[in-house]
This record gives sequence, structure tokens and C-alpha cells, in this order.
Amino acid sequence: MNNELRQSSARAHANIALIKYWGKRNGPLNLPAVGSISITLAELYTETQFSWTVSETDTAILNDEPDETGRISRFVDLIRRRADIDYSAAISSVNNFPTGAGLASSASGFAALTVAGCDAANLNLSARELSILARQGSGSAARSIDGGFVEMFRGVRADGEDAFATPLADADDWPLEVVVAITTRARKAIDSTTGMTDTATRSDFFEAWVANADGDLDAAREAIAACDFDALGALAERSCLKMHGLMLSTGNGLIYWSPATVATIHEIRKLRADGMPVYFTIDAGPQVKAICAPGYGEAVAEKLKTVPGVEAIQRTGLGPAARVIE
Ligand code: 2P0
Repeated sequence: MNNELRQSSARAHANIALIKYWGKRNGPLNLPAVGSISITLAELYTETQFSWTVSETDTAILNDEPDETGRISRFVDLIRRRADIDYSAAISSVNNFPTGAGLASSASGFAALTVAGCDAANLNLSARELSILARQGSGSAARSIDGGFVEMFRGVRADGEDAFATPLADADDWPLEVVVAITTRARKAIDSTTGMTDTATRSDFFEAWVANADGDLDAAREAIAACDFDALGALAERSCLKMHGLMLSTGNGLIYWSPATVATIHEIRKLRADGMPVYFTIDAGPQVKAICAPGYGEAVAEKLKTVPGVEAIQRTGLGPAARVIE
């Protein structure tokens, strides 16, 4: 039992996968069916304050709204068990970007919670241990523990100790730029966890998706090592389209795109045909993320602003690892 009522705050950045994670090999431990490769984003982040309290219950306020799902409290149980603490937790978390709309808020959210909670519990965990813990909150959160270019391993073990993320390259090694085209700020109808379960059990294409993942990961790792923008961009676009094909092919036919999503895809392909180094990726939501070669973010943002239905544009570079803040 730790008698000290410590508190801590952490900041973790959102990430977007260039080679996508979709589907689980184990639900409760959040073990991914495929590995993934992501970039961590500088300008999109979550800040979380975590305090131990003598209250009877946990409280978690996420962007001014109480968490009524119990998901946060179940995650804090993992920290309590590990640190042998039986206090309740008071958590307050703020995203500087729209929540639950395909901008990876669960990634930065659970990564920030992991770092702040472990610090408040006086646990001194390695980045790998933090990633394994964050994964149990949300699969993509394992990647937001690290900065720059990050690879998440699928792992084969039943206990998940080999399913963690690790950095491939620093943000400064290859300062790609990202332009996020926000096409709606509404929360998505089907959350990722539900969508993934639906896909794994109901898409005829799921086995092919899993069988081809390692080849995409190998090729993306090589493209990052060589700073080969066209190779990485083409792989990212294809991984995104394969994932959305999988989503479309479930029994429920998951369609995360809006008309403006499709319009933005076509604009990005037109820009590329005109010589602009830009590729798109899209997650479980309607926003389009344009991946731009260094120095092209501003020009791409100016073009995407004019696409009908694009409500807002957010530009970002690549960001750092999750960390404790004052
Ligand atoms: C990714 N996504 O690789 C993929 C691409 C969305 C589309 O990881 O069930 O919120 O908590 O593990 O991490 C979003 O899924 O899902 C996600 P859970 P998560 O970024």
C-alpha cells in the first residue's frame, strides 16, 4: 500500500497509422490481429491530471463530461493492482481537438492516462511497459507512448507481453507534415472497438487482410529508413483503402466517410497528379489526413480549405513521446 496521495499530469500526442491496425486477436487484452506503423502528431494532444483520493469512487471528467462507460475506472484498476494502491482516482482530461470523430482521441487519451497514472502511483516503468499498459486501454494508445515514427508489434504471446510499440525514427529525422481536413465534428456512430469486432467476425476479407499485413509493414519500415516519400505515401494510401474495404465488407457495412471525405480524396489525388507530394489516410471517421513531404503542408492546406464540405483545417508536424508535465 502506497500511503502518499500523489498527483501527476501528463501530455500525450495523437498518432495516425500509416499502416493500419484493424481487428484484434484477443479482445480483453486488446491484442491486435496485425502490426501497425504510425506517426505521432505535434499539435494534437491530450493533457490529463491524475490524483489519488480517499473518495469512495473514481471520477473521470473527459472534456468537461463525466465518463459513464466505466472504461477509465477499469483501466485504473490495472495501475492500482500493479502499484498495490487502493485509493480512488480523480481524473480530468482535455483534448485540444474534436473527440471521438476519427482523430485518435482514445490513443492520446489512454497514453496520457497511463503516463500520469503510473507517475502518480510512483511506478517507474520503461517505455515498453508503458506501451503494454496503454494498449490495454486502447490498441492505438500503445503507439502514442512514443514520438516520431512508431511501430506496434502484433506479438504472438497470449499474455500480450510482446504486443507493444517502439520508435522507428525521430520526428526530426524526417519532418513530414500533416494537414487534417475536418469534415464534421460530430461523434462517430460506431466506435472502433465495436467496428473491429464486427469486421473480424463478419468480413470475408479478414483473413487476407491479416495475411498481407507483414509485407506492408516490411515495405513501410524500409521506406521510412530510406526517407522515400512516394513509397511510404503509396503504402499508406493503400493500407487505408484496404482497411476501409474491410469495413465496407462487414455484415453491417461500416461507412465512416462523408461526401466531403470523398471530395478530399479526389482533391489530394489531383494535387499529386499536378506534382504536389501528398498522400491521404483516413481512420475510423470522416476526417482526411493529408501526409505531406517536408515543406508542403501550407500549400496543401490552402488547397484543401477550398474543398466543399471541409469545415476546418488543422496543420501539424510530427511530435514527441508522451511525458509528465508540470
Ligand atoms: C489505427 N484505428 O491503426 C486504426 C485505424 C482506427 C483506424 O486504432 O478497440 O481506438 O481501443 O483498440 O485503438 C482506432 O482504434 O481501438 C484505431 P481499440 P482504437 O489507428
